[in-house]
Amino acid sequence: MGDSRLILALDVYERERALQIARETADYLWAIKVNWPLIIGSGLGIVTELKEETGLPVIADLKLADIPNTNRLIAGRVFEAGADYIIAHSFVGSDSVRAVMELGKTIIVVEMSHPGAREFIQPVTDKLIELANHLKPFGVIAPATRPERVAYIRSKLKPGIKILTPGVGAQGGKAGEVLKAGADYIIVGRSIYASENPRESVRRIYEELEV
Ligand code: FNU
Repeated sequence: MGDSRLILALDVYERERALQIARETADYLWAIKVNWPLIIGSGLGIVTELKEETGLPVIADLKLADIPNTNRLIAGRVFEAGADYIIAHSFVGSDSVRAVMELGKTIIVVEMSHPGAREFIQPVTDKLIELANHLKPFGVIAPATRPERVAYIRSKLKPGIKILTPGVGAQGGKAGEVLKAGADYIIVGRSIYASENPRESVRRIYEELEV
């Protein structure tokens, strides 16, 4: 749906299963996010196939964290395969992020959703937000598991830079709370793809976001 703020994290290995879940849930999604499990299991061609099957944007969550040249070599092929956005780590520095941004729309990580993110990433989140404000990527990743951090990141981030938040459902985050805190998009994986009825699960979360 054009007005959806929901992104499916399609972390399955199998091509057929991925396409099936994508078809069943597409009506309620803004985009589909592809991560290493699906690329390792089904090959990069799955990006092209998902786009053809659903017509939705595809986000390649590779969390690129390499030197500029290697980031460029990887991002080039992934954008060529049809990815609309690539997620890159920003702690590696502005030159590495720029290498990806020069090739296509980029989303950078400023804080992760898991408990370990408090150890090394959260202490530098302010600097990563500054980097985002300077480079102006399409968006940033912030933790749905900590709505207060999403609100903080929103307060520091230039308007226009989107906030995408993984961690809803299986990791404990609540979609409604995170939207209220200032998230633009909610990323949900296991609560949809590992449920008995992915279409019903995605519909329920979609409706929660609409109210
Ligand atoms: P689910 N993801 C995440 N936290 O969970 N890209 C981050 O900080 C981050 C991510 C991804 O828990 C994770 O790899 F930067 O099953 C997975 O693909 O709902 C998805 O978001 C969350 O999946």
